Parts: sequence; structure tokens; C-alpha cells
Amino acid sequence: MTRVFVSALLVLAMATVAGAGIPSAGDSYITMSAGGKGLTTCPAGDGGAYSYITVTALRADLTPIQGIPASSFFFTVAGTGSGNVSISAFDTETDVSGNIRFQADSSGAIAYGSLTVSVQIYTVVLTSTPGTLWCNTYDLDGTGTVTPIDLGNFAGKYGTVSEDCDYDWGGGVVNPIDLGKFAQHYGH
Ligand SMILES: [Ca+2]
Repeated sequence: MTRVFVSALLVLAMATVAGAGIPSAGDSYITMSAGGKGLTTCPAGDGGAYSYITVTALRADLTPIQGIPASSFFFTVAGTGSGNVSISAFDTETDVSGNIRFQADSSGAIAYGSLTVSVQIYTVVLTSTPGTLWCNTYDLDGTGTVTPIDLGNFAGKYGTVSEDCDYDWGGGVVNPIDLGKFAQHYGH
């Protein structure tokens, strides 16, 4: 076997691996909250709102990688209450555009605010854009129970633009829809 032949085999092998799809850390990216939704949480774990997290897997030449299974994606969530957040697969693998969707959910109350979501595909940690997961909660004072104090806090925001009480992520305005949602979680 000549050196040239071995080199050719190596080049072919590397091209095959690249063709199978090694994501580029700096070109693949996360898109958060398609549909404009964030994550609403309740101490009872039944906040119910959800947030899509879309990961787009691209090679260094920006061509999409199709067929990466959901089990090859590993998420890290950082920020207050992040331990309550779970991320599960919505799609089974990346599609023809390199896209795959996941969903964030919460097992309990977390303080409202922003959490940072990072993702690793296989062993490749994406460096381009960590995602921001916006959260709000019915337990506005963070005591672990939705009480009259929380109702008072909510009432103070009613009719205003306040994303922390805009429970349907409807553009920031706290309206009767949000009151209805708050009422469903009162006492939790
Ligand atoms: Ca409370």
C-alpha cells in the first residue's frame, strides 16, 4: 500500500465523517421560543406553558445535517431555579434543514427571569448563541405557595405591560386572560 493510497483513504474517511455530519460549533445554533412563548411555572408543577427550543445543526460549510437523533443532544440550563427545568425532545431527529425541536417544562416554581440554555451535539459544544429561556411564575414572591400576597402583586400589574404576569405570553399586557390563568393556580 503506497503512502499516496493511504493518504487518499484518510481523506476519503474524513470526507465520509464530515458528510455524515460533524456539526460546526460556531455555525450551528439555538433558536428559542418559536411562537413567542416562554416558560410559566407554578409550585404545583402545572405551569403548563411551554417553550420550543430549536437547534439547527450545520456543517462548517453551512450545509444542514439531517438525521441526528434527539438522544445526541445534551442541554445545560443555568440560572435561578434551573434545576426545575427539564428539556425533552419534540422531534426524533434533525430534518432536511438541520432543525430539531425540543420543549422546556418545569417541575416546580422558579423565579421569573432569564435562564441560559446551552447545547452540545455529540461532543461538540455550540459556541455561537446560547439561548435565553424567559420564565415567569404564579408564585410572584417565591414563597412556594400562590397566596393572597401573590394575588396582590398580580393585581398591581393588572392592565399594565408586565411580562412577569403576562401568563399567555401575549405581548406583555396583563389582561383578563392572565387573570383567568392566575385564578386556576391560586392556592397551589
Ligand atoms: Ca407566594
